[in-house]
Amino acid sequence: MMDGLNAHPHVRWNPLTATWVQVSPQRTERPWQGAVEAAVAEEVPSHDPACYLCPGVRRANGETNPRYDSTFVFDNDFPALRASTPAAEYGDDPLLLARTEPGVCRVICFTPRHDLTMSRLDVPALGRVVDTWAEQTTALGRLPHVWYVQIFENRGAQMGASNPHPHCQVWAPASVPNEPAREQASLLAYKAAGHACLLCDYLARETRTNERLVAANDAFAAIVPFWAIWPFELLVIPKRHVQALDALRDDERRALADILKRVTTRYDNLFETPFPYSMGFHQRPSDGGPHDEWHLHTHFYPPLLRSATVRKFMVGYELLGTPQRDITPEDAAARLRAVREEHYRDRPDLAATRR
Ligand code: H2U
Ligand code: ZN
Repeated sequence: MMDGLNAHPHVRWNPLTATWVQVSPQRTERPWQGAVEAAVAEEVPSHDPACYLCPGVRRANGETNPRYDSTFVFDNDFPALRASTPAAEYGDDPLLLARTEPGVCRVICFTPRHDLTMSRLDVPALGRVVDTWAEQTTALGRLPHVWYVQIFENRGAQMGASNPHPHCQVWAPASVPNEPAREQASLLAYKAAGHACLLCDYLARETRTNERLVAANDAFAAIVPFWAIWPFELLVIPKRHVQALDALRDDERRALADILKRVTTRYDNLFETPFPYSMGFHQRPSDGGPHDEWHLHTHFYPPLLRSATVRKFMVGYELLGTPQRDITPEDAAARLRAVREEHYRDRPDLAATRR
């Protein structure tokens, strides 16, 4: 049905966010004279006394981190949301609407090791990170003013991470943020049209063709979505119709750790560099409803385009018109499938065969 699609500039539909993406495969050959990223320093110590996330170090607010040996969660010292914010609505003019937004912001350190990344943590350690994400989903979701638990990781300076220490953030606001709210509307509309689940059905389509599948295990599949915007974007979908991180069974949590390690290793191996990205989970709101329309998933949005030094920017037509990509999702999936799942830093002897 899709034969010949990539021979022409075309648009693809994103059924999750109900938006289009422009795909222009013929542009991949254009010369690049734009910005070039600085190389990333790879030699990082396993403990850095100047790092505010390392065990035993004093943070900016004067508190000292415990000598933790697994994950470590603390309230963000510079939170974007505060639990103490009083509820208030402003303005009866529909063109000038505002309201206060109470909430909680936390930081989760994945490990005491300053030098590791998701790709280089072992699966049991990453499993403890998954457990912590699930615990935070439950604990924050229970707070009366919290309606959504948004977990995300900014990895690498290019994506705005403030520190190489492996960590993520949790923002738990009093309303559902834009992106999951859009997805929720699409998931609900799909169900209302008489289907079971948009992502269950999408996963079934992708498993039939395998064109965009990058990795899979018993419980999860990682796919470059048909409608991807970012060059090597990934969508990690649980095979079971499950609504949230805290609803995952133990075996599924281990499987999530396994697939996250495998896809982030593929990322790092692609250009043999620590691969920057923003990643995060979309799950049901924490308003107490069953939300059977929801299907938990993980988005990876990495900016690197054709090498460690050339990245994609969202500018011009993308900001003012429609997001656009040059390399096709099918190409990106093939390139991610072609690299190893053994981290390049663990196998210097393979250097010659990796390219
Ligand atoms: P990012 O790398 O994604 O920016 O996350 C780091 C967070 O850590 C950031 O939100 C917080 C910042 O506010 N932080 C503290 O809570 N305490 C500190 O001592 C420094 C940074
Ligand atoms: Zn550190």
